[in-house]
Amino acid sequence: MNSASNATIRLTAAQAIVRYLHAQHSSRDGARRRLIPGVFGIFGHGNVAGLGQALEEYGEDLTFYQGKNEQAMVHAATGFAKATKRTATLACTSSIGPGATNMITGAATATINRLPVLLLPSDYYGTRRQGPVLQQLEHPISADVSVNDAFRPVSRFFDRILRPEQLLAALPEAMRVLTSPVETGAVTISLPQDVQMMACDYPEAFFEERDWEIDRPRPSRESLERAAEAIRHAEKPVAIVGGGVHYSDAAAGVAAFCAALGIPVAETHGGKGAGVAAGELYLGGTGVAGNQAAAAACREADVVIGIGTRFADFATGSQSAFQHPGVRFVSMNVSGHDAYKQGAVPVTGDALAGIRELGELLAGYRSPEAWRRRVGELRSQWEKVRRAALAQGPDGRISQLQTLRTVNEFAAPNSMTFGAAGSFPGDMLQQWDPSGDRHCLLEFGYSCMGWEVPAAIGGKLAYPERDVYALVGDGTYLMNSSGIVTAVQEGVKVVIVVAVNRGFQVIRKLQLAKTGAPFGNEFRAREGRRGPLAGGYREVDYAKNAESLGAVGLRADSAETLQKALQESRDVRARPVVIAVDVPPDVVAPESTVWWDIAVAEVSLRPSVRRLREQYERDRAKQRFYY
Ligand SMILES: Cc1ncc(C[n+]2csc(CCOP(=O)(O)OP(=O)(O)O)c2C)c(N)n1
Ligand SMILES: [Mg+2]
Repeated sequence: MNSASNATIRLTAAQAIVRYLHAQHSSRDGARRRLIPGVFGIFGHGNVAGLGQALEEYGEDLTFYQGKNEQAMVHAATGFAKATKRTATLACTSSIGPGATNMITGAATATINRLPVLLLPSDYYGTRRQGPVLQQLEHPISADVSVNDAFRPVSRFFDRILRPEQLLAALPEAMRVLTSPVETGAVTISLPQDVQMMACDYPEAFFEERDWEIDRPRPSRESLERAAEAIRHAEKPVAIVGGGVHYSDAAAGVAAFCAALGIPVAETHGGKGAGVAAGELYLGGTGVAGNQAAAAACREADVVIGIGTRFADFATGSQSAFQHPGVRFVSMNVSGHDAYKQGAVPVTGDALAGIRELGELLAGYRSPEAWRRRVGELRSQWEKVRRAALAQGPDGRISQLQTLRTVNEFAAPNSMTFGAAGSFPGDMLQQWDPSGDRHCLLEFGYSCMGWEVPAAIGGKLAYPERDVYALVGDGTYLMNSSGIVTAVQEGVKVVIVVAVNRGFQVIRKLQLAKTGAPFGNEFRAREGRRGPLAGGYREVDYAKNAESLGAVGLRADSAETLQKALQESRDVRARPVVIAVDVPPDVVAPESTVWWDIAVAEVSLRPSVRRLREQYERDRAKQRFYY
């Protein structure tokens, strides 16, 4: 706001929000773009005459997308944000009550993955003259609490606007948080339904174009020197790349660092999206769902260099993955919260800004040849296991791994493939080859079933010229596929590949490992009137379902039919495609060999459970803690 003019304009709060969003831009490394170019919404009495009216009158350059499920709207926005590396996102408007609370899972997904999204849920009447309004909570001891207070723990910034002029402070703060690499996540501006229509005289200058610089905070020289000192004598260093490398656009810098110093590089689910191409020292996906070469390298490493990772349990094997007796950590992260984890030598700062300088400080260092040779051996051992697993597929049927491989090989340069929950994200971490700019964008902070389809739609809205895929389980498809109708409305082509394995199979597998008995995870009919869900499979025709929503529905059950379906999808224009692939539930990816801490019942009448508990207690001894 640099205008000296005192001119004002009279607008409602909702109209002010719409006008304000038109004028906000992000800027990073000199590249400028609209920060929030569109709004997803579902109207109800809480917002139809407020934000709905404002969008109709003032929203000429703020595209309105009609959601079908409020949770999915937020997922579309975070898919958009992930694709644009947090340089842009979308806003989401909902009515009061259930519309608002439907967005809470989306907010949690955003905040936990540190993805920006602007949420505009409607709220109770600010004036309260009318008594409890439809869908109001009426908290017995706290009259000002509403269901929207449930956004607070899953938002990085929350405000409830009780007077229209409060927007003058709330909106700039919202933009600051959205564009802060450290603080970003869900930003919630709760809008009481009457306040949306209240007018005030806003300064004209408030609506002038504004750029929000996405900075690259530089780590201090001292912290880099301490990190260099910790790495300089490493005999078995390993780098672990997390989502921060994707957001910082630092893949090339990290690859150059690792190549120059001879440091093998593994990636987390978030890090997979960065697409670090590190040649012979590339270990690929690591941790509980990763590959065996990365697991062994981490187990043996004496210095672990985290770059943009949160060190969540899947990456650390619930603190069992690093077994070198003297292992030390270095953690470069824009957020101090992450940089200090694992008792690491912390380097608080942006990955791209820091990695070059760290490389310079380490000039002349190269990891011992014996370690690089060892990593080469591990890689070729793993390659044999991987190939054998890919060859599996009973009776000529295609397995889920082969499905993934076929899509991976088919995906064009610059394509984006989304995954989040079920067995696919683990398979993608372990098996997806991101080389050739085949971007694999995984949401595994919240691993929220139902993220994939709307997130892919969001990604496609951000980059209409790119090919976009979503790899989903049949469970996820059943949970949240209504966004397909929005994709049809928008003429958005995303290719949704559904692995039809007739159940929540990744959980069934975990269940068998931790309880010894299958229960309630497959899509089976009830046996008798009171028996378990252990009867025949309930078959669902996913292709037909997709067609009924307006998509192109295709089916495959072999490598050839899947290739044919993918070819066919290539010729489809401006329409979503769903390919239902029939896969056996029991042909799964090779074990990573990394343990995950899922406790077993301490007491049970079943001897099998008691044995599993004993095993669990033995395994738990592998956990180590670092301060
Ligand atoms: C919203 C949500 N509910 C529950 C879970 C727990 N969960 C993780 S994976 C999974 C099963 C997913 O089934 P499907 O999509 O068919 O994939 P599959 O396991 O068969 O590969 C469940 C229930 C979750 N991650 N997200
Ligand atoms: Mg399934």
